[in-house]
Amino acid sequence: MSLLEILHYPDPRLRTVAAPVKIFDQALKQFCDNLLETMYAAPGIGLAATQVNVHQQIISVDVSEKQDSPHLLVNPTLTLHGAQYAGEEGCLSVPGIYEPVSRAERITVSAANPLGETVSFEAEGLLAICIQHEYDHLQGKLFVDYLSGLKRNRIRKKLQKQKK
Ligand code: GNR
Ligand code: NI
Repeated sequence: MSLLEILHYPDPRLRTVAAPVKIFDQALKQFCDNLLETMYAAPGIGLAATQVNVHQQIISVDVSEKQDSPHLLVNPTLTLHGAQYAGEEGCLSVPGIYEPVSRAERITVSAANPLGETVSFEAEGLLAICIQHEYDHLQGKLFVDYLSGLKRNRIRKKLQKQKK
């Protein structure tokens, strides 16, 4: 296994729209393991392939405290349910920034696992928030896009100043 480099906002590669995975082979399984390991090492509760500059529809999520409940979701589709609910979000690609974002409080997820088998489940709470956040990454979207232009510009300038 190996750790992957995480891109930081405003890197334009974070805006790439991911393509569906068509081939479920050993290379995909290997990448999924690396994505999960990179997420745990960060540490984060989710990571999208887009963030490590791989533009395929793959996300890893684990919101458990013991980091023992991983979900690896390939080609996910979401159905949103329930009310909108604002929770504080952060992002490994936008380090040090935390802002409330309004999301659906419940979702139904359909996806493939790394073996190509169909999985489908309902999620709520932090898991639902995290999967919506990761799904956005696959569309080239970041949580800062939900903030005002003024806030987003401040964040962009702050992160540009930090990097050398
Ligand atoms: O580690 C993460 N924490 C988090 C907290 C609230 C809402 C979303 C997230 S996802 C984030 C990791 C990340 O950037 N995934 O794309
Ligand atoms: Ni993120």
